[in-house]
Amino acid sequence: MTKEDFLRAVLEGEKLSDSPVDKEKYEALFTLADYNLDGKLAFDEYFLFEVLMTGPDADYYIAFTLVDRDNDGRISMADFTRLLQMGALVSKYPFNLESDWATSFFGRTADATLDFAEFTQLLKGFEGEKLSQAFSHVASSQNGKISAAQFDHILTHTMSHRSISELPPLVRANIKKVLGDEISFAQLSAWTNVIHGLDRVREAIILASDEKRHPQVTEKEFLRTARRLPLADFTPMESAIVFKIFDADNDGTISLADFETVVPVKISKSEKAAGKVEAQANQTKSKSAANHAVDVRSLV
Ligand SMILES: [Ca+2]
Ligand SMILES: [Ca+2]
Repeated sequence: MTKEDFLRAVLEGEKLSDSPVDKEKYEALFTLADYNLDGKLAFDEYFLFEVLMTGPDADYYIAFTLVDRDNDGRISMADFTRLLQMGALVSKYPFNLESDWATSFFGRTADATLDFAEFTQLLKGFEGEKLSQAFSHVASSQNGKISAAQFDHILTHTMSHRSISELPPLVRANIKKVLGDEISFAQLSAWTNVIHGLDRVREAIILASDEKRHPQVTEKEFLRTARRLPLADFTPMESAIVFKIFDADNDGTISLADFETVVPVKISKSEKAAGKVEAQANQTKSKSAANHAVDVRSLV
């Protein structure tokens, strides 16, 4: 199978857009599949590729291959710099490669390189670092705060497509209502922690309401329960943001129904017909696992 055959197979009839970015992405996919680098894909290579693609870390492998352009199996500062030049971020918010975060990966002299496992850790924190740098960039010229519109703009240009598409529309629409129009870094980080921990928010509401034997829980009850969840780390500020997001009638209590009004549980029609509440819960769980995966589209 040649590269062209491969592209045709991967695209399954979809048109390969003329943008160089798309071609680059699929060529990287081919390089990933072409283990012996002879420019052709043998069946065993394709089989391995399929196994790789269906594995839980497929996105990370693709990302690694895309970024490791010199193909030496390690990510250097030069490779990483190139990744930044591929993203839309570069034109909107400058990314400081000498930040403590970048330095902690590549060293003070920027000559350290990362293997695959280390690179996945870098990607995991990348979105947060982009967000934090963009905040500082905007806030530094205006008294350490940003407006709700600026916050939304930063989110759009630093979060991956996947994160953006999974952000419940009501959460995004209510940023100004929830955080006001002078957003501090503390609020930004509390808000993003809440968004990343929506499953834990749901869990805490269910648990608190079970213990209370009442569907409506107060902020104190929520925070007390949320802090008892293993490895959950809700702060009072985060708890307050949870209530600003979900307590639509402003009576000081929230319920699972309030939560699901903002974060609808996605279930298929057949499941709905069968009333599979269990399936619903599992789906939410697996979705949360998917949240941690890297969106390759955000890298190219
Ligand atoms: Ca490299
Ligand atoms: Ca309420």
